[in-house]
Amino acid sequence: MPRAPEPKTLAELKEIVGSGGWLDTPADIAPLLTDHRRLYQGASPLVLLPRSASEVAAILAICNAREVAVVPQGGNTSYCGAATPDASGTQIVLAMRRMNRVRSIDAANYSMIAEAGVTLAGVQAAAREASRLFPLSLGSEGTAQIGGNLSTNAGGTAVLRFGMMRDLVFGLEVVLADGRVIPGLTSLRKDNTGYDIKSLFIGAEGTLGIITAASLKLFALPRDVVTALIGVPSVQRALDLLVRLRDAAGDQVTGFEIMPQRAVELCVEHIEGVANPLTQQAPWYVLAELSSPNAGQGLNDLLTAQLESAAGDGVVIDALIANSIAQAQAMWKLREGIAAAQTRHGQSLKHDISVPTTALPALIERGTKLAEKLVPDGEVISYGHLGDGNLHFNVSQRRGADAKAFLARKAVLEEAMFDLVGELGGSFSAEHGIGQLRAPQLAKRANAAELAVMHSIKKALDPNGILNPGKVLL
Ligand code: 2HG
Ligand code: ZN
Repeated sequence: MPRAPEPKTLAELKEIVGSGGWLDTPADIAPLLTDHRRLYQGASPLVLLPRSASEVAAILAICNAREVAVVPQGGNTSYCGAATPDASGTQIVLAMRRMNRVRSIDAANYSMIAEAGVTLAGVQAAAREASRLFPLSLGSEGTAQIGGNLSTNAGGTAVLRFGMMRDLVFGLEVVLADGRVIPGLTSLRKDNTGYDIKSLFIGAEGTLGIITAASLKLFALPRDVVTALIGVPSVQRALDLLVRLRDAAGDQVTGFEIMPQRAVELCVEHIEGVANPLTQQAPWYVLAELSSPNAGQGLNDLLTAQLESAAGDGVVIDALIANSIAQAQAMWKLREGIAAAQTRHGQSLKHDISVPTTALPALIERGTKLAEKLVPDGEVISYGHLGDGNLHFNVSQRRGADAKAFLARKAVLEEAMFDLVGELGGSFSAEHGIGQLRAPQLAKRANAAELAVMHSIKKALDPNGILNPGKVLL
């Protein structure tokens, strides 16, 4: 059980990082003590800003010996309170933002070594400068850091083609709870030397070790890209369209997002400069992207032909293919602005869930019925990464509804939704992680044998329980 740090410990920790390497005034540390969604308010006596793996190692060696809890934090964009300390005021925050160097890029090997505190946008830009693509892409990429993306196994809009963060890693540099360092920054596509240790730390949300740097996989830059906004009559038709496009273009289908009419309306209402460019209204909209590193792939013609034949078969109501990069960006803004639009609109109850794509129509239909029954003051805004079977099944507070009464329905809706997801063979946590928000659900719903293995791993790697306590495992 971690304890409150003594003044002597705080002084020693400050000494490790030196001047400019720590914060402790209430004003300075306030932004790090609450989460992006403002669900949690934490407290902390000290924020440390290490600059190297050896500083992190020295910090953890002391904290482990004195049984002081450490909460790692990247860009602080977690949807599950994964990076927020608890309210006890005893946990040290380890903010990774000064570990922000891209250490090296090997373009010929399609690899890059980046420190944990580089933003995702920074990693993407460094890859682009070397004529390479780092494909992970998500709304908060300007703020979110690669260490946090790794620790939460982030997803986003390119998973359909390139996989989640876990699939984009060759190796990791990790500091263990007792201060030992695993210097695993290999850039090998083939490496079968024993257990795959690095995988343990991906998605572990800093509960097993602190990721300080990563060797990342790069890809060829896309040279032919086509983006379209497509109105469809139903979720089933959107899935039919996805199958048609994949049959015709294979792996060149690199994005396939879905949003209901109401999400589009909210985004147009709340986000400046966003408009719906389609002339005909549709109950659902798909944002599809096809891309290829081969410039002469003719993707525009391919997509045009597919959309025409799909329209002829009643699969598509209306569609617009972007005729400029600016128009494609505007389409992405319409999709990526939904989360912010929902926040501006009022409170929302969020469910980041996944099912096999074929079960999506049933999930939406049955989930909507549940929400209408259990949260009469809410309206369902379910959107997300259709190609991955990942829905953000969110329920927004209706205008004028009482926020407190609306939020009081959270637990009952969650239970019903997660039961439904289980019945459909899905997951109650698709891409946002567990953090503190979903830790009780993991304890309740994980398979008993799997949960026991998770606890054994935690005990082996962090026997004193100092690493991000209260997150993932209870
Ligand atoms: C997205 O896909 C993000 O836009 C946020 O994952 C989802 O706000 C949400 O629920
Ligand atoms: Zn998402």
